[in-house]
Amino acid sequence: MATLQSANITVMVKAARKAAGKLKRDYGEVEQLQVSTKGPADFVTVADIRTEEMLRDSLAHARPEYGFLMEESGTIAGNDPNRRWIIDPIDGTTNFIHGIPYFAISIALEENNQITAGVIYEPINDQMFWAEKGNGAWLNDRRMRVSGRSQMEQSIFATGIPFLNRGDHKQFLQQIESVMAVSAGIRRFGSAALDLAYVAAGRFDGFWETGLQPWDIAAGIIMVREAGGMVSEINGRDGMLKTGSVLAANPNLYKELGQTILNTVK
Ligand code: 2AM
Ligand code: CA
Repeated sequence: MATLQSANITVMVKAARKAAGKLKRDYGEVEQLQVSTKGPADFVTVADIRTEEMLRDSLAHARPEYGFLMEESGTIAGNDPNRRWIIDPIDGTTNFIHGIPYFAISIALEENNQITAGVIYEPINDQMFWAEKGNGAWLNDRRMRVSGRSQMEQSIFATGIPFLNRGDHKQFLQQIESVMAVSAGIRRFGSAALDLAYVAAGRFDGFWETGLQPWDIAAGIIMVREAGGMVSEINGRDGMLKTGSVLAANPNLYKELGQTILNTVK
């Protein structure tokens, strides 16, 4: 069953596809750069900034009044104070640098402080995840639904490891120990945006991470909700974009996953 995309989703999908063309070529070059002594880091920074500029150009052209919140260039106020795009040009940058194809462009639309639409595009596999308030969550032209699993021991959970000793590694190790003990497995792939899209698609049964930025998760949050899943901070509150704490799962497992993680917090 296909649905008609709204005008805003069409704008977001088009912007993501256009920026992804160049990004895919950049990714091909990164794979070559792995062998150079300087490494690909500077090159990737340029690719990141250029992708963001392309997204910004497309979106500003289509919706000149809207503002922006972007990973690389920060906040730009729009003439319309109630609408802005929240953009991550490459979520999973470390994967991109290492030639691992698990990264995505993430675009969310925030209206009156609520996320109303999200697009997460995985360029290498050409997977366009999108969702809109009241209009469901979709992978390309197929409706997405969170998984129906209800047994922890049959379920797979994604997470993210606090990077570079920022964040509490000890607490995180306790969390994965607890989840490991009762689940079919844990995955750590390195893109919060894609992890959330995969929860929406029913591939992962849940996901949790802390220390995230609004652009990592804004699009993914609406995607999971529109796919029938539940999302909050790990403590159950609703301030994910402010605190960077996220717990997402299908409704059968949300509470148990949250309790399993929380019970480990001393
Ligand atoms: P990024 O690839 O856009 O940086 C994975 O755990 C998540 O954390 C990703 O969404 C990743 O987004 C983010 N991340 C990884 N390293 C980071 C850093 N040094 N600062 C902020 N966010 C980071
Ligand atoms: Ca990111």
